[in-house]
Amino acid sequence: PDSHEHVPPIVTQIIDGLTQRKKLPKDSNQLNRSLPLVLLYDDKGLELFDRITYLPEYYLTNCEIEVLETDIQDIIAEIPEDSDVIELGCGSLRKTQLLLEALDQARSGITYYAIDVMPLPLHESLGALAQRFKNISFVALCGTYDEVLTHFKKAARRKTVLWLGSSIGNYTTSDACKFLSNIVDHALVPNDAIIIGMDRKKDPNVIMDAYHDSEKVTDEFELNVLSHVNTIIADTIATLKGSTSPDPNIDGLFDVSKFEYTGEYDEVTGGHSAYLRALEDVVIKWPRELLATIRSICGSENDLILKQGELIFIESSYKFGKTAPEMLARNSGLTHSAEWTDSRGYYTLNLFRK
Ligand code: AVJ
Repeated sequence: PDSHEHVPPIVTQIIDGLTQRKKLPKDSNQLNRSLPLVLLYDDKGLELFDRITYLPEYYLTNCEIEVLETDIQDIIAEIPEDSDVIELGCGSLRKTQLLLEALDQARSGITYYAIDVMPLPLHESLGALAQRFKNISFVALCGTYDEVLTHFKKAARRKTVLWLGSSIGNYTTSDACKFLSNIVDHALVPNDAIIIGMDRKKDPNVIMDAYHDSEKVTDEFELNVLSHVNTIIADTIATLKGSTSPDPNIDGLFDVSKFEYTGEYDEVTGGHSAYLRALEDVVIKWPRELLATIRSICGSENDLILKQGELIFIESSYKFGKTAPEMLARNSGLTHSAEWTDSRGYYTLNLFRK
């Protein structure tokens, strides 16, 4: 039987990323294996990322909080009564609280939509907020941005989309423009707003420290992708075998101890790239249950061999020049109408309108 028809898309993406070498990061000349970015955010990954946001070196969150605290009245002045506030990738909702607090006092009829790929943390944090802010209605939407945004297509209320934390930095400029154009075309009407957090280009040492913290929480965060792969593979095999619980004898694909985290910053593109590096030659034998899938993806079922020193690309975090917001607006059907920044000029919140 064609058992690979029951293999979930994420498994196909994992196999594809590991077996094909692509131009990654997209603006480089290197060809690298890769793993899907979403694998960073399982329960463990969300917990580790939350710890990163409290690290002294990870200035992004502190800067964003400073901007929200300083300019909150100017920011909420842009959000009308009886409108929808839609946050993409809300995570732990720590920063959003500052905005919600001000809106709760100054506006009526606000509905706040929290969109995230992870269902559990979303509901936990949202329940507590709904208790605190009585003038705001809360809705949790779980799914990828694309899945969830279709939900808003024909809604009649005014909208403000929030895309905070410099998550836009995970996209190349052209992918970010495609993503934004899609929102502009399908979810917004003229004058609706998008507020985007964008990290600025700055002293490379400051950026390197942010992604190479002394407690090595970032290392743990990036390496957790391999544990997540192991869990997904074990679950998939259990399902293919018709069992409900994963077989404890299957340890997945990766021995995590054979990899280390490494990253580099390119001052020209403003991209920090995160990779996992093989500490020794690593041979991965594909699980028998997945061989049909492997064959259909790469035409062979040979062992996967990673040479000592070989890199697996995980994510880019782009930093932006002063003219980037204008350029982004021009290519996404938006106008750039305000910019707020922290005292050091490290980080900006940008208001765009359709
Ligand atoms: C959540 C994408 C904004 O790129 O700074 C933090 C993720 N990676 N440390 C970032 C991340 C390593 C973060 N974003």
